[in-house]
Amino acid sequence: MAVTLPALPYAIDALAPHISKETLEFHHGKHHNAYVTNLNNLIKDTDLDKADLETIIKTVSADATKAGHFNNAAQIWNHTFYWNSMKPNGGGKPTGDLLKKIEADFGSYDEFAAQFKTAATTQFGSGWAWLVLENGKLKVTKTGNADLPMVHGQKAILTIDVWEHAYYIDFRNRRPDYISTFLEHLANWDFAAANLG
Ligand code: MN3
Repeated sequence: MAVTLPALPYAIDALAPHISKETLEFHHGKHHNAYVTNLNNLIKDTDLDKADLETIIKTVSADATKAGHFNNAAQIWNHTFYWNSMKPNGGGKPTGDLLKKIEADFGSYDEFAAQFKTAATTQFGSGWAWLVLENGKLKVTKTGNADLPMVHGQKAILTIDVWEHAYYIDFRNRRPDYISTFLEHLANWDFAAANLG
């Protein structure tokens, strides 16, 4: 059972003008797809060949000899989660139980947004910023390269990819503008609320 590249949850031009069709053609069609190809080559004819993606990630995460497996598997999971963390006409303040939970755990939506922007801006080099649930409480974290919440006892709620390939075509070096655009126009709070359960 090979791992497959999931389709984007919206049309390839649906996030424009914020994230262009060209960015998604490269980011989904080339980068995400390459992680799928790489992982399938690594697990071919091994015990992991029939495992699902989360099982592969958790199985190899503590094995230093399988860093290539981990990086490719985790990046497949991270990117699928990231596509779902955005939607056309998203962003702004969440509503309902998710907003109440954010206000309870951060003090206010603005405080959450400030922490999320800081984490995403200050992740040095490639990586991700996350809204996660840990021990029943929401918090903001950042991870380097392919690292992800599920191997740190956290449940992912929402993420932004801050690898340069995520924003360089549309925002050049202006990572802070990309992060603000994500929060104001793209964040999929319906997805986040569903992850909160
Ligand atoms: Mn990426």
